[in-house]
Amino acid sequence: MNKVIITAAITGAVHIPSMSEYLPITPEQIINEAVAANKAGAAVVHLHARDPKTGQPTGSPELMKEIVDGIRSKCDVVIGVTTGGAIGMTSEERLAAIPAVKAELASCNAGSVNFCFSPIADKIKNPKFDWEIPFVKNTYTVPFANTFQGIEDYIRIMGEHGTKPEFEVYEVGMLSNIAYFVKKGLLKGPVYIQFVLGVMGGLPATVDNLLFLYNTAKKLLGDNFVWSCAGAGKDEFDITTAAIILGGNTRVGLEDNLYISRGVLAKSNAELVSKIKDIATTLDRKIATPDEAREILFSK
Ligand code: KMH
Ligand code: ZN
Repeated sequence: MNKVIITAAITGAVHIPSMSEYLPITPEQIINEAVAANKAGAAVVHLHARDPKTGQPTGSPELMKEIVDGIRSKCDVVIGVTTGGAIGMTSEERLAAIPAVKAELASCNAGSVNFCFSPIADKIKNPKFDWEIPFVKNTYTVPFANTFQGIEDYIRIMGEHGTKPEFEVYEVGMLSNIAYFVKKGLLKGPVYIQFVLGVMGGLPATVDNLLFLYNTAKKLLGDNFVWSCAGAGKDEFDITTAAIILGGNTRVGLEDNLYISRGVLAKSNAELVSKIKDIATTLDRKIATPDEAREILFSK
């Protein structure tokens, strides 16, 4: 079996600062979290930027460049940047960092979906910042739009800057979308897919659903794909452990889940990475270094 690529999704654009004091916000915090996650076993980091003063997700290419340059100066982790951005951002905002940082990987959301996290609003009694509650409530009415034209544009723009798409798949039909772009000749080498399960609006995080996605990807793409799995919220460790057992790669991090165990906040991304690394090691899977991840993701 291949070595396991652990991706650490450092801060994302779902959780709000009021949910956890450990959510990294400033470029310095994001850089330190990414470097520590790499030390703990992550071969890849998936990055979003946030306004350093308020923690609000932003597509600022300047902030993303500061983050990426800071990480690159300290370690050789594979860098993946978001193009999902945050719900409600324009395509311009979502794509602005691609030419600015020329990362090895960038997320490419493989279809439209309701990506809702408005129930967070009910749990926060005293929000730290004014933007937080309207931001999460907005996801009840605004879909996460990723049209065919949009996906094609994202693939093309990434290609122009030497960035490989990491397809985020929340629903099975999105695999047909990817297969369409493979057939059209727009994708080179193995297609890299991140199954993201447990989002409200997407497939629930069950082993049945993971197998369904994996088997469908095999039918549509043959052996021409590498896959990883992430789980939103409390299901993170159950579904990522299942992915490891099935021979896949895995993503954890404060973007997806704030808890190290039921009711206990994770103090860092590195803590989450160490936990999944221990699980993988117990299951006799070896952990990929950044260079081994590059070999798996880019060399076929
Ligand atoms: N922020 C979410 C709407 C990505 O990075 O591409 C989607 C997301 C996926 O975070
Ligand atoms: Zn993301």
